[in-house]
Amino acid sequence: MLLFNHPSNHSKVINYSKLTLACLLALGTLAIITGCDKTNTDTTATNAAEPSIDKTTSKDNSEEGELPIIDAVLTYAPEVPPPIDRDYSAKVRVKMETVETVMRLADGVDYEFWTFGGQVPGQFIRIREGDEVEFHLSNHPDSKMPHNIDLHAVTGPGGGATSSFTTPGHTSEFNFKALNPGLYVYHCATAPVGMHIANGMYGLILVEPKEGLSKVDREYYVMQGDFYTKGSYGQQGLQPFDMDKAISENPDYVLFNGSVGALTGDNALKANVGETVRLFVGNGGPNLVSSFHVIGEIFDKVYVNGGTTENHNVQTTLIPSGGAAITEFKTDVPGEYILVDHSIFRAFNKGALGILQVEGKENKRIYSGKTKYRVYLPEGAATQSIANTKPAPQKVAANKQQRIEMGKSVYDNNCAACHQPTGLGIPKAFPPLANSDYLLKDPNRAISAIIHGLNGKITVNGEVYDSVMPAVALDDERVANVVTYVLNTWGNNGGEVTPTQVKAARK
Ligand code: HEC
Ligand SMILES: [Cu+2]
Repeated sequence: MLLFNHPSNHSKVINYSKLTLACLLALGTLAIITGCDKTNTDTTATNAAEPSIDKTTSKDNSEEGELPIIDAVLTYAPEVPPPIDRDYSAKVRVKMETVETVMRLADGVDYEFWTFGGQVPGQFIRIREGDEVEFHLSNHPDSKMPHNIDLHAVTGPGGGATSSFTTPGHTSEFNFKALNPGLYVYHCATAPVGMHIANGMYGLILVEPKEGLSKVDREYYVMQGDFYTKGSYGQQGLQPFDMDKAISENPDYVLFNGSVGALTGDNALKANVGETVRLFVGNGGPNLVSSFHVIGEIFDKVYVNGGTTENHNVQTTLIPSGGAAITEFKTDVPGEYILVDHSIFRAFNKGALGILQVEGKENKRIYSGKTKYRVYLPEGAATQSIANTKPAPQKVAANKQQRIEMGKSVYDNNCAACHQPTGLGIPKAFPPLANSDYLLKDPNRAISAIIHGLNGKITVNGEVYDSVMPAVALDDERVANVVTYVLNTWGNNGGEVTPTQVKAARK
């Protein structure tokens, strides 16, 4: 695109009159908005002569009769406004504010986000097919940039971008009619467009079909975006935007709802067994296409690309940059279901990870959990024909030294893939077990991590991890052995864990 040389101009022109600035920036966006003249007219009209917009409005209405006026309910992710229970069209007033604000990107990492409504993603808008929307876009007086909005639900040039172009401390108004039902992305389209989107300026607008959507128990709003920072993932402090990484499409963060952990730990989505869940999932980009997947669930229904086509029984659905999908499923068994971009390094190394916590009764016929665990000997038949004996009873460690030795193979087979054979882990992904202050403070934590799994924020040697360790299915003896091995390896300070201790921890 031809727009990327503009950010350097911004700081220089910022002191000129608002109108000159508007015009200069509009020129930069010629590819998106139609021209400078029109922008000027719009801006002036909004500032000085608001009634002229009312006139247009009443003219529209005289064609189709007066519509009742309703103020839109806007919600922040992951909440979704309530379903529409009207069976008639309305004039829906939407008031949004663009705000530039420093917020948490990850623990210890701040970022200056540009937002609709002060958060990323922007507020969810829910209207009905056939509604007329009166859109008010205000740009907070403290903003440094002008902003606008391009709603993909709009039929009309720029999706509203030209008409909504707004300098700091101003409000624009424009109207549109929602002709097509579907789930649509909205975003800022002010030059440099990529930078406004990369900084968080996107959200979703749902145009419910006239007949409405089917009733479900839970609805959630999830939106993916990619972020580009000067420092690499997790580097502390206030991180500036990195244009080079953005152009080469090499993000440091790929996130659901604007920050690492926005949907994990206390922020996890919730549902009960037997409920139907609908996820409105958008992708703001600016660059990446999402392979959206929920680990352990199958989407019973997907409205492909947020449109009318229903697909059924889907594992992973593509969500293009600037696109959306509606996914629906019924929860059948309790547990943690992990939302990921299945371009999987993004999930485990760049933050694109969320959790849906489902509570309720087990159903062992749908999902049993591990029912058996036994030694597998591919050459077993041959062995038997020679020895012709029953498999030897499982060896039990007779003393601490044996426990350590036996624990090593348990470790190599069950832990090393993540925590590494060296016990040093992988920075930002898997915490170290060597000299881990977290573990050494209380070895029971290791027992618990193995038998119950571990997720949420923990700090290990000053580094924060906010990831997921799945429970490892091992019997009491093996858990005792592996923890004892860990405690006595890599310079750790010793100790022994017994199967009795493990058994007690299972309760
Ligand atoms: C699939 C990858 C994976 C496997 C396999 C795994 N872990 Fe973990 N483990 C993690 C992650 C990720 C965390 C951090 C969880 C969090 O952020 O809350 C963790 C945390 C821990 C912790 C607490 C943090 C620390 O560094 O002290 C211990 C102890 C631990 N694991 C031990 C084990 C042992 C022992 C095994 C093998 C029986 C094992 N893990 C297998 C991924 C794994
Ligand atoms: Cu903007």
